[in-house]
This record gives sequence, C-alpha cells and structure tokens, in this order.
Amino acid sequence: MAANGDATIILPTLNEVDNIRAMLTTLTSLYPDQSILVVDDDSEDGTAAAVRGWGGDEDVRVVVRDRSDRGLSASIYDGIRICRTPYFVVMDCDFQHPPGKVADLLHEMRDGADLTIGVRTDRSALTPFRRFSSSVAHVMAHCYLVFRSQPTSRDIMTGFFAGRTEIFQNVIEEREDELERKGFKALFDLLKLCPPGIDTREVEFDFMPRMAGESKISPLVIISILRQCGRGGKMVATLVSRMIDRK
Ligand SMILES: Nc1nc2c(ncn2[C@@H]2O[C@H](COP(=O)(O)OP(=O)(O)O)[C@@H](O)[C@H]2O)c(=O)[nH]1
Ligand SMILES: [Mg+2]
Repeated sequence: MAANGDATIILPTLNEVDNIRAMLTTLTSLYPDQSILVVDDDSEDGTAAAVRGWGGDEDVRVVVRDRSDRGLSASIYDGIRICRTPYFVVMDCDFQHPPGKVADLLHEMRDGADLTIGVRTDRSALTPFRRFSSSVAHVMAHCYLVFRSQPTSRDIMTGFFAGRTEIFQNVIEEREDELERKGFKALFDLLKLCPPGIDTREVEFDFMPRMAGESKISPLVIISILRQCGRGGKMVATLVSRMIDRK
C-alpha cells in the first residue's frame, strides 16, 4: 500500500458482495489518500473477488483468511497486525457506520488520541432483542474494565473505532494468548489489554440500517462477551452454553 495518507481503513467482511463495491467507491472518493484493507473470511459469495475486480486501485487490498480460523475479532487483529500506517480505522462494510464519520475519528487521532471510539447514539436500527443484549453486554464489560482499572467507553460494543497502530500492534503481539479470536467484540479485548493511561476519546454517530445482506452476529453474543471476562466469565459462559445445548 503506497498511499500517502496516514490511515488504513480495515473492513472485516463475511459474505458482503452486495455492499463491498459501494463501500469501496464511497471510501475512495471521500478519502483518496488513505489505504483500505478488506479482511475477508473466505466468503462463499465472492466478496474477495469483487474487491480484486473493483478497479485495480493499489491502495485497496484484500486479505483472504483461512476458514479454520474464522472470526470477526481475529480478522480485526490480523488487519491491525499488517497495517503500515500510523493510524487504523475499523468499520463495518454494510454502511451501518457512516463513512463520513471516519474523518471525525481521524481528526481526533491527529489531535493526539491513542484510541477514538465511535459511540452509537441512535440505535433504532437494532432489533429490541439486540438492543437489550447489547446493553447487558455493555454493562458486564464496563464493570469488568472498571474492576481492572482499564479505560472504558459509553459504547464498548461498537465496531467503529480508530487507533494508533503501534500501540495496538504491541498489544496484539504481546497479549496474543488473552485475545478472544472467535469473539465479536474486538474493542472490548483491546480496552482490556491496552496500556491503562492511553488517551481515549469518543465521537458520536447514528447507527444506520444495513444497506444489503444480513447480520452475521449471533443473538448469543452475551455468552461470547462473558468468555471475554476473565476465567470466571469463561466458566459461566461454558455452563450457559452447555445448558443451551441440552435444550
Ligand atoms: N472477516 C469477518 N468478518 C465478519 C465476520 N462476521 C461479521 N463480519 C463482518 O463484520 C462486520 C459487522 O458484522 P455484522 O454482521 O454487520 O454485525 P452487526 O452490525 O453487529 O449486525 C460486517 O462487515 C461483516 O461482514 C467474520 O466472522 N469474519
Ligand atoms: Mg453490521
């Protein structure tokens, strides 16, 4: 990636062929100097081929991951790991995170932030059950972060955030064993494991409805969050999963 911009926009994808071209067109027109890295989990629908055939822009790359290691968080960590710009931005490729808001995240980063979190204000695009489970998961995660004296946020469950690459590449390398690679909420792990004194900021945005396709997030996301809450959380998550399996 030879872009002269200072950021890489990381787009994790799983079966997003109906969104990816429009997202690339939008991002490259808004941010022509920045790099775009699509981290695809070997989608069956041709998402990676769509990126390759998109127009040959050398600042738009796709990495296809091995199916045996499928996972949203794992894709995000791998994207950050190979990022070559001072900043990175993680966002969905389904237009739920407004592309125009990337500029606001990067503004905070250039102003000295180490981590800038996109906080969802209007969540009406979520079903009531998703809203409820997201709130419960947020409270659990928030208590855990406060207990460990780590930075927290008004929206730990968001998938829209920007970070200083060097800091988070170190976290991912040095704390690899503590990352929940199969999880959905990478930001929670990064908040848990980052140096406690980092400069963390927030930018508000309205969470939009998906442009096309369907959500891949399991309604049992709460169990996955529990798994991210230390040894005790993992034990409870295992118990709950067994109870559900028995039904
Ligand atoms: N690489 C990868 N991307 C994923 C996976 N699951 C979801 N995604 C992508 O992550 C983003 C958020 O997923 P989505 O299903 O929209 O979650 P929601 O917005 O919480 O309903 C989208 O761009 C998805 O294509 C996965 O297992 N691997
Ligand atoms: Mg989405």
